[in-house]
Amino acid sequence: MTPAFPELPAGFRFGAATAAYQIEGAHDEDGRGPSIWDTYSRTPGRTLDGATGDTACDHYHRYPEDVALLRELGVDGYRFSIAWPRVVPQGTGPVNPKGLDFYDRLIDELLAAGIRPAATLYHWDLPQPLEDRGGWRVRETAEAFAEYTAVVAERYGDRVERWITLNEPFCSAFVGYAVGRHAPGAQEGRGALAAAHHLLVGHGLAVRELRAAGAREVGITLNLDRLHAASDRPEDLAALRRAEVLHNEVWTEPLFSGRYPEHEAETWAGLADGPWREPGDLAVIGAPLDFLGINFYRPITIADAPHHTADPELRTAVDIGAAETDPYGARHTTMGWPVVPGALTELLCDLHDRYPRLPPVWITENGSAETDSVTPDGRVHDAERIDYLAGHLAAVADAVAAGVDVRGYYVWSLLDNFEWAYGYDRRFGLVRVDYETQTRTPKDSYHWYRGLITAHRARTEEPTR
Ligand code: IFM
Repeated sequence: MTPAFPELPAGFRFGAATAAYQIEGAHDEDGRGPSIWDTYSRTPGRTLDGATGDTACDHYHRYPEDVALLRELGVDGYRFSIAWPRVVPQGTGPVNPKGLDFYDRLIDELLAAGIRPAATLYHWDLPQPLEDRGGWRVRETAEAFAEYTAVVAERYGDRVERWITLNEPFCSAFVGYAVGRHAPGAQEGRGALAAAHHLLVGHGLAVRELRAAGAREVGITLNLDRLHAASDRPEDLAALRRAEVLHNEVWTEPLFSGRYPEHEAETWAGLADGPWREPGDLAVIGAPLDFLGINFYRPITIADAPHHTADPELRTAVDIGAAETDPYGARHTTMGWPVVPGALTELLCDLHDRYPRLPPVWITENGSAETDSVTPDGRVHDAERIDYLAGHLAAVADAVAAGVDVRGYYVWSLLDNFEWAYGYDRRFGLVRVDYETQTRTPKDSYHWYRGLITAHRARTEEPTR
């Protein structure tokens, strides 16, 4: 049975999200420079089946069709990311006019379709020349990020409604520099901590540029996690504490409390206080924001694993993901993630209680990868995805009812796309993409989401006389 539409308040906004490297393709067209994901995905063994984003969904050429799908879906907003290497191919220095022109065309197409653009400035595609000079381990990258931000803020500031500086800096820093499962594929405890700090500084400097350019709404997107200990054994509780610092507080404390997290020392054996921190950084990082974007998919259970303790730096790395067990008894998506919508309500309520300075929240990503297939009637009957979305939207409604100021929700994702290390194997889209032909097929979840948006408007908008 199709789940009922969750009821969100009047003015609540619905959207869909994507990211540049995952959909654009055209990796070497019109002056785009290489990114760390081009390098990483071409390195044997890094991605499933050696997949790369070279072509992806060919959105660079097919964006009018994709915007038409968004218009038909009826969304208020679209969250996309700007590829830094398309705009500033070397990461710093000369700007590529053809790269800038592409996002001009995209933004104008969105506005003509009545869709409000939300632009993410960094969704993991660091220009390779910057990585060659140290990447996020060094402060120069944060400064280069501010320089690139100034260029795009000046160019699109009149039309972009919402700016997101960074997407999931936890993944950029820890999955990229400590675990090595994302580009640039490093495994360095110290490098990851420096990266986390420079990402935050880069965010703060970018906020400054956006404000100077008169940007409308400015925020950041974090993948905050609802974490539980696997048991009440002291070892598991200590592992949970480490994970809470690493997943959440590294970001939320400097952003919303103006300080570094407590208990860092026990997490990183003193490394957190590294030479990368400079006086004045906290003030830069903690500049007020108009919103916090949250990407949420599943809760995580943390257990201690004895081998984590071998190296205090790498213990940080190994704690991520490796120590998960699943006590929820929930259905799992094809990512292996348990479906527990109530964890989103808990996360939102906890943040609201904890941070008096918390700005309004947007759910900037939420969705599920499922084993979709096209049936003989030419449709994709993705009932599991509909269930997932209905459950999580109801969880957002519960948080709103409990007093959390959540303004909107973007489904991840509009299209099936390049799912990083999983290549094209995992499908998150409301629209199926046949990668051979680039045919787009709206799934049942697309039609369900459209129905939800229509019903929401009918229920909350004043009738016109
Ligand atoms: O595809 C990713 C996205 O790029 C960032 N957030 C999580 C999604 C699903 O794994």
